[in-house]
Amino acid sequence: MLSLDLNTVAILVIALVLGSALAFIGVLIQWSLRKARPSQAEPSLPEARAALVQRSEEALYQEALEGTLAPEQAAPPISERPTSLDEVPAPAEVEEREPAPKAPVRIGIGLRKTRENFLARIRAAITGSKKTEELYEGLEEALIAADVGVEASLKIVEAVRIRLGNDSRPEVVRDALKAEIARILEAATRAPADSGDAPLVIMMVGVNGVGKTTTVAKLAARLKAERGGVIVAAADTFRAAAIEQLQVWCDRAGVDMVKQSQGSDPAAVAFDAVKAAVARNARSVVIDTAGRLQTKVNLMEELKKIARVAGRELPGAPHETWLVLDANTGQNALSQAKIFGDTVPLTGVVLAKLDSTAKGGVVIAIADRLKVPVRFVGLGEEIDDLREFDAREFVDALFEGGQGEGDNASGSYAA
Ligand SMILES: Nc1nc2c(ncn2[C@@H]2O[C@H](COP(=O)(O)OP(=O)(O)OP(=O)(O)O)[C@@H](O)[C@H]2O)c(=O)[nH]1
Ligand SMILES: [Mg+2]
Repeated sequence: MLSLDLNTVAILVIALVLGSALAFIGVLIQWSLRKARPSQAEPSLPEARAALVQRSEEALYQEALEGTLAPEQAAPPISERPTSLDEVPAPAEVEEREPAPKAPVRIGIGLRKTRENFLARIRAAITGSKKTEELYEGLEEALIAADVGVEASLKIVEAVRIRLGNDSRPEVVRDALKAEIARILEAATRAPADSGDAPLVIMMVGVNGVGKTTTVAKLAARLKAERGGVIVAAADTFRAAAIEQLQVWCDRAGVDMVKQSQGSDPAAVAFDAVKAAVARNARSVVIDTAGRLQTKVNLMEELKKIARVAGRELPGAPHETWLVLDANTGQNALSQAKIFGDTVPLTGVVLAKLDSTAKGGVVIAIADRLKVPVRFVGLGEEIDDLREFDAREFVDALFEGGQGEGDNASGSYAA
Protein backbone atom coordinates (compact mmCIF):
# COMPACT_ATOMS: atom_id res chain seq x y z
CA MET A 1 0.00 0.00 0.00
CA LEU A 2 2.84 2.26 1.00
CA SER A 3 4.96 1.32 -2.08
CA LEU A 4 1.94 1.90 -4.35
CA ASP A 5 1.45 5.27 -2.73
CA LEU A 6 5.10 6.09 -3.26
CA ASN A 7 4.88 5.20 -6.95
CA THR A 8 1.79 7.29 -7.36
CA VAL A 9 3.49 10.20 -5.61
CA ALA A 10 6.54 9.82 -7.85
CA ILE A 11 4.37 9.84 -10.99
CA LEU A 12 2.47 12.83 -9.72
CA VAL A 13 5.72 14.72 -8.98
CA ILE A 14 7.11 13.94 -12.46
CA ALA A 15 3.81 15.02 -14.08
CA LEU A 16 3.90 18.24 -12.03
CA VAL A 17 7.50 19.01 -13.03
CA LEU A 18 6.78 18.26 -16.68
CA GLY A 19 3.61 20.38 -16.58
CA SER A 20 5.45 23.33 -15.01
CA ALA A 21 8.25 23.03 -17.56
CA LEU A 22 5.73 23.05 -20.42
CA ALA A 23 3.91 26.04 -18.94
CA PHE A 24 7.22 27.89 -18.55
CA ILE A 25 8.17 27.15 -22.16
CA GLY A 26 4.75 28.41 -23.25
CA VAL A 27 5.23 31.67 -21.37
CA LEU A 28 8.70 32.00 -22.86
CA ILE A 29 7.39 31.55 -26.42
CA GLN A 30 4.60 34.10 -25.85
CA TRP A 31 7.05 36.61 -24.42
CA SER A 32 9.49 36.29 -27.28
CA LEU A 33 6.63 36.63 -29.80
CA ARG A 34 5.42 39.83 -28.10
CA LYS A 35 8.92 41.19 -28.08
CA ALA A 36 9.20 40.54 -31.82
CA ARG A 37 5.94 42.46 -32.57
CA PRO A 38 5.57 45.16 -29.94
CA SER A 39 3.65 47.59 -32.15
CA GLN A 40 0.95 45.04 -32.89
CA ALA A 41 0.51 44.16 -29.26
CA GLU A 42 0.20 47.75 -27.99
CA PRO A 43 1.27 51.22 -29.23
CA SER A 44 4.77 52.32 -28.33
CA LEU A 45 5.17 55.33 -26.05
CA PRO A 46 6.01 57.83 -28.83
CA GLU A 47 3.04 56.60 -30.85
CA ALA A 48 0.69 56.98 -27.92
CA ARG A 49 2.06 60.48 -27.24
CA ALA A 50 1.66 61.52 -30.89
CA ALA A 51 -1.95 60.30 -30.89
CA LEU A 52 -2.63 62.31 -27.74
CA VAL A 53 -1.07 65.47 -29.20
CA GLN A 54 -3.08 65.08 -32.37
CA ARG A 55 -6.30 64.62 -30.41
CA SER A 56 -5.68 67.73 -28.32
CA GLU A 57 -4.72 69.75 -31.41
CA GLU A 58 -7.95 68.77 -33.11
CA ALA A 59 -9.90 69.76 -30.01
CA LEU A 60 -8.07 73.12 -29.86
CA TYR A 61 -8.73 73.81 -33.51
CA GLN A 62 -12.40 72.94 -33.11
CA GLU A 63 -12.62 75.35 -30.19
CA ALA A 64 -10.86 78.03 -32.22
CA LEU A 65 -13.37 77.51 -35.02
CA GLU A 66 -16.30 77.75 -32.63
CA GLY A 67 -14.85 80.86 -31.07
CA THR A 68 -14.76 79.30 -27.61
CA LEU A 69 -10.98 79.28 -27.34
CA ALA A 70 -9.78 81.79 -24.77
CA PRO A 71 -6.87 83.82 -26.20
CA GLU A 72 -4.55 82.73 -23.41
CA GLN A 73 -5.36 79.11 -24.27
CA ALA A 74 -4.22 79.50 -27.83
CA ALA A 75 -0.57 79.71 -26.85
CA PRO A 76 1.42 80.44 -23.72
CA PRO A 77 2.27 84.12 -23.30
CA ILE A 78 5.37 85.13 -25.22
CA SER A 79 7.21 85.97 -21.98
CA GLU A 80 6.98 82.32 -20.97
CA ARG A 81 8.32 81.00 -24.21
CA PRO A 82 12.06 81.58 -24.35
CA THR A 83 12.86 77.93 -23.75
CA SER A 84 10.62 76.78 -26.53
CA LEU A 85 13.55 76.80 -28.91
CA ASP A 86 14.47 73.46 -27.42
CA GLU A 87 11.27 72.10 -28.87
CA VAL A 88 12.07 73.35 -32.32
CA PRO A 89 13.19 70.33 -34.29
CA ALA A 90 16.77 70.35 -35.45
CA PRO A 91 17.20 71.11 -39.11
CA ALA A 92 16.41 68.13 -41.25
CA GLU A 93 19.30 66.62 -43.11
CA VAL A 94 18.77 67.85 -46.60
CA GLU A 95 20.47 66.00 -49.33
CA GLU A 96 22.44 68.44 -51.46
CA ARG A 97 21.48 67.83 -55.03
CA GLU A 98 22.42 69.56 -58.22
CA PRO A 99 19.31 71.45 -59.35
CA ALA A 100 17.97 70.19 -62.64
CA PRO A 101 18.84 72.64 -65.40
CA LYS A 102 15.75 74.70 -66.17
CA ALA A 103 15.20 77.68 -68.39
CA PRO A 104 14.62 80.79 -66.26
CA VAL A 105 11.03 81.91 -66.29
CA ARG A 106 10.64 84.80 -68.71
CA ILE A 107 8.61 87.80 -67.71
CA GLY A 108 7.53 88.20 -71.33
CA ILE A 109 5.70 84.86 -71.25
CA GLY A 110 4.01 85.62 -67.93
CA LEU A 111 2.96 89.02 -69.18
CA ARG A 112 1.33 87.72 -72.34
CA LYS A 113 -2.28 88.49 -71.36
CA THR A 114 -1.48 91.88 -69.88
CA ARG A 115 0.65 92.80 -72.88
CA GLU A 116 -2.02 91.82 -75.39
CA ASN A 117 -4.65 93.82 -73.50
CA PHE A 118 -2.36 96.79 -72.99
CA LEU A 119 -0.93 96.92 -76.49
CA ALA A 120 -4.25 96.42 -78.23
CA ARG A 121 -5.69 99.43 -76.42
CA ILE A 122 -2.64 101.63 -76.87
CA ARG A 123 -2.40 100.77 -80.56
CA ALA A 124 -6.05 101.54 -81.12
CA ALA A 125 -5.63 104.91 -79.39
CA ILE A 126 -2.49 105.87 -81.27
CA THR A 127 -3.55 104.77 -84.70
CA GLY A 128 -7.25 105.62 -84.47
CA SER A 129 -6.83 109.29 -83.58
CA LYS A 130 -6.63 111.89 -86.27
CA LYS A 131 -6.07 114.92 -84.08
CA THR A 132 -3.53 115.37 -81.28
CA GLU A 133 -6.27 116.10 -78.74
CA GLU A 134 -8.11 112.94 -79.68
CA LEU A 135 -4.89 110.98 -79.46
CA TYR A 136 -4.25 112.01 -75.86
CA GLU A 137 -7.83 111.46 -74.80
CA GLY A 138 -7.73 108.03 -76.40
CA LEU A 139 -4.46 107.26 -74.66
CA GLU A 140 -5.88 108.20 -71.27
CA GLU A 141 -8.87 105.95 -71.82
CA ALA A 142 -6.67 103.12 -73.02
CA LEU A 143 -4.40 103.29 -69.97
CA ILE A 144 -7.34 103.47 -67.54
CA ALA A 145 -8.94 100.47 -69.25
CA ALA A 146 -5.62 98.61 -68.99
CA ASP A 147 -5.77 98.97 -65.17
CA VAL A 148 -3.11 101.62 -64.89
CA GLY A 149 -5.50 103.63 -62.70
CA VAL A 150 -7.09 107.02 -63.32
CA GLU A 151 -4.54 109.25 -61.57
CA ALA A 152 -1.50 107.47 -62.94
CA SER A 153 -2.99 107.42 -66.46
CA LEU A 154 -3.70 111.18 -66.46
CA LYS A 155 -0.24 111.87 -65.13
CA ILE A 156 1.50 109.71 -67.73
CA VAL A 157 -0.40 111.21 -70.65
CA GLU A 158 0.20 114.75 -69.42
CA ALA A 159 3.93 114.07 -69.22
CA VAL A 160 3.94 112.61 -72.76
CA ARG A 161 1.98 115.59 -74.07
CA ILE A 162 4.43 118.06 -72.54
CA ARG A 163 7.36 116.15 -73.90
CA LEU A 164 6.03 115.77 -77.48
CA GLY A 165 3.95 118.87 -78.12
CA ASN A 166 2.24 118.33 -81.47
CA ASP A 167 4.35 115.41 -82.58
CA SER A 168 1.91 112.53 -82.90
CA ARG A 169 3.96 110.05 -84.93
CA PRO A 170 2.99 106.61 -83.56
CA GLU A 171 6.50 105.36 -82.84
CA VAL A 172 7.45 108.63 -81.12
CA VAL A 173 4.32 108.51 -78.95
CA ARG A 174 4.98 104.88 -78.15
CA ASP A 175 8.57 105.57 -77.08
CA ALA A 176 7.56 108.54 -74.94
CA LEU A 177 4.86 106.49 -73.28
CA LYS A 178 7.29 103.69 -72.58
CA ALA A 179 9.85 106.08 -71.11
CA GLU A 180 7.25 107.70 -68.85
CA ILE A 181 6.00 104.35 -67.52
CA ALA A 182 9.59 103.24 -66.90
CA ARG A 183 10.23 106.49 -65.04
CA ILE A 184 7.29 105.88 -62.68
CA LEU A 185 8.33 102.29 -62.01
CA GLU A 186 11.97 103.20 -61.46
CA ALA A 187 11.05 106.04 -59.09
CA ALA A 188 9.44 103.50 -56.74
CA THR A 189 12.44 101.17 -56.81
CA ARG A 190 14.38 100.81 -53.58
CA ALA A 191 17.27 98.60 -52.56
CA PRO A 192 16.26 95.71 -50.31
CA ALA A 193 17.06 95.96 -46.60
CA ASP A 194 20.44 94.92 -45.32
CA SER A 195 20.29 92.95 -42.07
CA GLY A 196 24.07 92.79 -41.70
CA ASP A 197 25.24 89.56 -40.09
CA ALA A 198 21.79 88.84 -38.67
CA PRO A 199 19.20 86.85 -40.59
CA LEU A 200 17.07 88.89 -42.97
CA VAL A 201 13.46 88.61 -41.81
CA ILE A 202 10.74 89.01 -44.43
CA MET A 203 7.07 88.96 -43.46
CA MET A 204 4.44 88.20 -46.07
CA VAL A 205 0.96 89.67 -45.65
CA GLY A 206 -2.20 89.94 -47.72
CA VAL A 207 -5.86 89.06 -48.09
CA ASN A 208 -7.10 85.49 -48.44
CA GLY A 209 -5.99 83.37 -51.34
CA VAL A 210 -3.78 85.92 -53.10
CA GLY A 211 -0.76 83.59 -53.21
CA LYS A 212 1.13 84.29 -49.96
CA THR A 213 2.07 80.72 -49.10
CA THR A 214 3.13 79.87 -52.65
CA THR A 215 5.20 83.05 -52.75
CA VAL A 216 6.79 82.23 -49.37
CA ALA A 217 7.89 78.86 -50.73
CA LYS A 218 9.17 80.25 -54.03
CA LEU A 219 11.05 82.97 -52.17
CA ALA A 220 12.49 80.55 -49.61
CA ALA A 221 13.87 78.34 -52.40
CA ARG A 222 15.40 81.36 -54.04
CA LEU A 223 16.90 82.78 -50.84
CA LYS A 224 18.37 79.37 -50.01
CA ALA A 225 20.13 79.25 -53.37
CA GLU A 226 21.34 82.85 -53.14
CA ARG A 227 22.15 83.35 -49.45
CA GLY A 228 22.14 79.99 -47.65
CA GLY A 229 20.08 78.70 -44.70
CA VAL A 230 16.42 79.69 -44.61
CA ILE A 231 13.80 79.18 -41.91
CA VAL A 232 10.14 79.51 -42.76
CA ALA A 233 7.68 80.46 -40.02
CA ALA A 234 4.27 78.81 -40.29
CA ALA A 235 2.45 81.78 -38.79
CA ASP A 236 -0.84 81.01 -40.50
CA THR A 237 -2.15 79.12 -37.50
CA PHE A 238 -5.74 79.85 -38.42
CA ARG A 239 -6.74 78.24 -41.71
CA ALA A 240 -7.32 74.49 -41.74
CA ALA A 241 -4.41 72.63 -43.33
CA ALA A 242 -2.36 75.81 -43.81
CA ILE A 243 0.58 74.36 -41.85
CA GLU A 244 0.49 71.10 -43.79
CA GLN A 245 0.32 73.01 -47.08
CA LEU A 246 3.38 75.04 -46.13
CA GLN A 247 5.21 71.91 -44.95
CA VAL A 248 4.80 70.33 -48.39
CA TRP A 249 6.21 73.46 -50.00
CA CYS A 250 9.13 73.65 -47.54
CA ASP A 251 10.01 70.00 -48.22
CA ARG A 252 9.95 70.80 -51.91
CA ALA A 253 12.18 73.85 -51.39
CA GLY A 254 14.48 71.95 -49.01
CA VAL A 255 14.14 74.52 -46.20
CA ASP A 256 13.32 74.17 -42.49
CA MET A 257 9.99 75.19 -41.09
CA VAL A 258 9.10 76.28 -37.56
CA LYS A 259 5.53 75.62 -36.51
CA GLN A 260 3.18 75.25 -33.58
CA SER A 261 -0.23 73.72 -33.38
CA GLN A 262 -3.22 75.13 -35.22
CA GLY A 263 -4.98 77.86 -33.25
CA SER A 264 -1.81 78.97 -31.52
CA ASP A 265 -0.52 82.53 -31.44
CA PRO A 266 1.09 83.40 -34.80
CA ALA A 267 3.36 85.92 -33.05
CA ALA A 268 4.81 83.10 -30.95
CA VAL A 269 5.60 81.15 -34.14
CA ALA A 270 7.37 84.18 -35.62
CA PHE A 271 9.28 84.60 -32.36
CA ASP A 272 10.40 80.96 -32.37
CA ALA A 273 11.43 81.13 -36.02
CA VAL A 274 13.55 84.25 -35.57
CA LYS A 275 15.11 82.80 -32.44
CA ALA A 276 15.87 79.53 -34.22
CA ALA A 277 17.38 81.42 -37.17
CA VAL A 278 19.69 83.40 -34.88
CA ALA A 279 20.71 80.26 -32.98
CA ARG A 280 21.39 78.28 -36.16
CA ASN A 281 23.02 81.13 -38.08
CA ALA A 282 20.39 80.95 -40.80
CA ARG A 283 20.61 83.75 -43.34
CA SER A 284 16.91 84.41 -43.89
CA VAL A 285 13.52 83.98 -42.24
CA VAL A 286 10.31 84.11 -44.25
CA ILE A 287 7.09 84.46 -42.27
CA ASP A 288 3.88 83.17 -43.82
CA THR A 289 0.78 84.78 -42.30
CA ALA A 290 -2.91 83.98 -42.49
CA GLY A 291 -5.01 85.71 -45.14
CA ARG A 292 -7.07 88.53 -43.71
CA LEU A 293 -9.51 91.08 -45.01
CA GLN A 294 -8.07 94.55 -44.70
CA THR A 295 -11.33 95.64 -43.07
CA LYS A 296 -11.03 93.30 -40.04
CA VAL A 297 -9.46 95.53 -37.44
CA ASN A 298 -8.55 92.84 -34.91
CA LEU A 299 -6.83 90.73 -37.57
CA MET A 300 -4.89 93.74 -38.77
CA GLU A 301 -3.83 94.38 -35.17
CA GLU A 302 -2.55 90.81 -35.04
CA LEU A 303 -0.13 91.67 -37.86
CA LYS A 304 1.29 94.49 -35.77
CA LYS A 305 1.82 92.04 -32.93
CA ILE A 306 3.64 89.52 -35.15
CA ALA A 307 5.98 92.26 -36.34
CA ARG A 308 6.51 93.60 -32.83
CA VAL A 309 7.30 90.20 -31.35
CA ALA A 310 9.70 89.29 -34.18
CA GLY A 311 11.46 92.59 -33.48
CA ARG A 312 11.68 91.77 -29.80
CA GLU A 313 13.87 88.78 -30.59
CA LEU A 314 15.88 90.52 -33.31
CA PRO A 315 15.87 94.32 -33.31
CA GLY A 316 14.99 95.63 -36.76
CA ALA A 317 12.99 92.53 -37.72
CA PRO A 318 10.96 92.19 -39.82
CA HIS A 319 13.37 94.00 -42.11
CA GLU A 320 10.95 93.66 -45.00
CA THR A 321 7.15 93.45 -44.98
CA TRP A 322 5.75 92.56 -48.36
CA LEU A 323 2.15 92.73 -49.40
CA VAL A 324 1.19 89.93 -51.75
CA LEU A 325 -1.41 91.05 -54.26
CA ASP A 326 -3.35 88.95 -56.73
CA ALA A 327 -2.78 90.66 -60.07
CA ASN A 328 -6.33 89.67 -61.08
CA THR A 329 -7.72 92.08 -58.50
CA GLY A 330 -6.89 95.11 -60.62
CA GLN A 331 -7.62 98.43 -58.94
CA ASN A 332 -8.84 96.84 -55.67
CA ALA A 333 -5.17 96.04 -55.08
CA LEU A 334 -4.68 99.74 -54.38
CA SER A 335 -7.14 99.86 -51.48
CA GLN A 336 -5.64 96.67 -50.04
CA ALA A 337 -2.19 98.20 -50.22
CA LYS A 338 -3.40 101.40 -48.62
CA ILE A 339 -4.98 99.74 -45.58
CA PHE A 340 -2.26 97.15 -45.05
CA GLY A 341 0.29 99.93 -45.39
CA ASP A 342 -1.47 101.94 -42.69
CA THR A 343 -1.18 98.95 -40.36
CA VAL A 344 2.34 97.72 -40.97
CA PRO A 345 4.97 99.69 -42.89
CA LEU A 346 5.14 98.00 -46.28
CA THR A 347 8.55 97.81 -47.90
CA GLY A 348 7.47 95.96 -51.01
CA VAL A 349 4.78 94.32 -53.04
CA VAL A 350 4.73 90.91 -54.68
CA LEU A 351 2.32 90.70 -57.57
CA ALA A 352 1.26 87.06 -57.79
CA LYS A 353 -0.61 85.37 -60.64
CA LEU A 354 0.57 87.87 -63.22
CA ASP A 355 0.56 84.98 -65.69
CA SER A 356 -3.20 84.50 -65.38
CA THR A 357 -4.44 88.04 -65.86
CA ALA A 358 -4.71 90.88 -68.33
CA LYS A 359 -4.73 93.39 -65.47
CA GLY A 360 -0.99 93.61 -64.87
CA GLY A 361 -1.11 97.34 -65.64
CA VAL A 362 -1.92 97.75 -61.96
CA VAL A 363 1.83 97.51 -61.31
CA ILE A 364 2.12 101.04 -62.68
CA ALA A 365 -0.71 102.31 -60.47
CA ILE A 366 0.88 100.74 -57.38
CA ALA A 367 4.26 102.28 -58.08
CA ASP A 368 2.74 105.68 -58.78
CA ARG A 369 0.20 105.91 -55.98
CA LEU A 370 1.95 104.06 -53.19
CA LYS A 371 5.60 104.58 -53.98
CA VAL A 372 6.15 101.00 -52.81
CA PRO A 373 8.51 98.96 -54.96
CA VAL A 374 7.27 95.81 -56.64
CA ARG A 375 9.84 93.25 -55.47
CA PHE A 376 8.76 90.11 -57.28
CA VAL A 377 6.11 88.91 -59.65
CA GLY A 378 4.55 85.44 -59.57
CA LEU A 379 4.37 83.87 -62.99
CA GLY A 380 2.94 80.42 -62.27
CA GLU A 381 2.29 77.73 -59.69
CA GLU A 382 5.69 76.03 -59.69
CA ILE A 383 8.46 76.75 -57.22
CA ASP A 384 10.63 78.45 -59.87
CA ASP A 385 7.85 80.71 -61.13
CA LEU A 386 8.99 83.81 -59.28
CA ARG A 387 10.74 86.62 -61.04
CA GLU A 388 12.53 89.54 -59.47
CA PHE A 389 10.84 92.69 -60.69
CA ASP A 390 12.92 94.86 -62.93
CA ALA A 391 11.29 98.06 -64.16
CA ARG A 392 13.15 98.15 -67.49
CA GLU A 393 12.55 94.50 -68.23
CA PHE A 394 8.87 94.85 -67.35
CA VAL A 395 8.37 97.83 -69.63
CA ASP A 396 10.28 96.17 -72.47
CA ALA A 397 8.13 93.05 -72.08
CA LEU A 398 4.97 95.16 -71.94
CA PHE A 399 5.79 96.83 -75.24
CA GLU A 400 7.31 93.72 -76.81
CA GLY A 401 5.88 93.20 -80.30
CA GLY A 402 4.76 96.81 -80.54
CA GLN A 403 7.71 98.03 -82.57
CA GLY A 404 5.79 100.49 -84.68
CA GLU A 405 5.97 100.09 -88.43
CA GLY A 406 8.09 96.99 -88.34
CA ASP A 407 5.35 95.15 -86.55
CA ASN A 408 3.35 92.70 -88.60
CA ALA A 409 1.23 89.77 -87.39
CA SER A 410 -0.13 91.49 -84.33
CA GLY A 411 -0.66 94.78 -86.09
CA SER A 412 1.35 97.96 -85.87
CA TYR A 413 0.82 101.50 -84.67
CA ALA A 414 1.28 102.73 -88.18
CA ALA A 415 -1.26 100.33 -89.69
N1 LIG B 1 -1.17 81.05 -61.93
C1 LIG B 1 -0.66 81.32 -60.74
N2 LIG B 1 -1.23 80.81 -59.63
C2 LIG B 1 -0.69 81.12 -58.43
C3 LIG B 1 0.44 81.96 -58.30
N3 LIG B 1 0.72 82.09 -56.97
C4 LIG B 1 -0.20 81.34 -56.31
N4 LIG B 1 -1.05 80.77 -57.18
C5 LIG B 1 -2.20 79.91 -56.86
O1 LIG B 1 -3.12 80.63 -56.06
C6 LIG B 1 -3.78 79.77 -55.16
C7 LIG B 1 -3.70 80.32 -53.74
O2 LIG B 1 -2.33 80.32 -53.35
P1 LIG B 1 -1.86 80.34 -51.82
O3 LIG B 1 -0.39 80.49 -51.86
O4 LIG B 1 -2.42 79.20 -51.07
O5 LIG B 1 -2.57 81.66 -51.33
P2 LIG B 1 -2.59 82.27 -49.86
O6 LIG B 1 -2.57 83.74 -50.01
O7 LIG B 1 -1.52 81.68 -49.04
O8 LIG B 1 -4.01 81.79 -49.35
P3 LIG B 1 -4.55 81.84 -47.82
O9 LIG B 1 -3.49 81.28 -46.96
O10 LIG B 1 -5.78 80.99 -47.84
O11 LIG B 1 -4.87 83.26 -47.52
C8 LIG B 1 -3.12 78.40 -55.32
O12 LIG B 1 -3.91 77.60 -56.13
C9 LIG B 1 -1.81 78.72 -56.02
O13 LIG B 1 -1.34 77.67 -56.81
C10 LIG B 1 1.03 82.50 -59.51
O14 LIG B 1 2.00 83.27 -59.51
N5 LIG B 1 0.43 82.15 -60.69
MG1 LIG C 1 -1.54 80.75 -47.17
